Amino acid sequence: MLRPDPTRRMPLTLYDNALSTNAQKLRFLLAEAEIAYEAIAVALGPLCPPWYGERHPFATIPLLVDDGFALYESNTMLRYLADRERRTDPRAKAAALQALTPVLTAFEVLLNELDGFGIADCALAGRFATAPRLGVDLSDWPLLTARLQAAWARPSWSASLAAAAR
Ligand SMILES: N[C@@H](CCC(=O)N[C@@H](CS)C(=O)NCC(=O)O)C(=O)O
Repeated sequence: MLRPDPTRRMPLTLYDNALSTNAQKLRFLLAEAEIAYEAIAVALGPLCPPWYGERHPFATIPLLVDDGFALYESNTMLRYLADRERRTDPRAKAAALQALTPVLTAFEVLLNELDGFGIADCALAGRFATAPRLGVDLSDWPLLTARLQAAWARPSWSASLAAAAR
């Protein structure tokens, strides 16, 4: 289980956009683990301001900055935060990392390897966040569907949606 560290000094900064499913992965983990952070809203794509391109080499959302240390890729951010919050069991970590790569047929096997809630759930729930609204049929993947439903039912998921920077 992920736990906040009350001794931590500097808040994290998440460069965020309410429409970004990749940022939603991070908002979910941050809410779940009750990690304090500052959110800065950045417009997506062509509306992205020039100053953001100076901070992020690809100017995509999200960007996570921890005390001057910047990360540019959302799944790497999830891994980093899990390590930072001291989730160190090597088998649980390896199983979670395998399930970060979205190949649907493989998910049904990989999801069997996961134990409790963790960064793979944040990645999946965020990545598939728009699927219900878009009518995407995931019924061929019952374990994935169940995992998503469980993630989206968590209070931290609702909190993370409400926390989206605008
Ligand atoms: N692999 C990157 C992809 C980031 C990405 O493409 N983010 C989208 C929003 S979800 C974005 O910034 N799109 C605007 C653009 O590509 O200009 C990650 O997972 O962080």
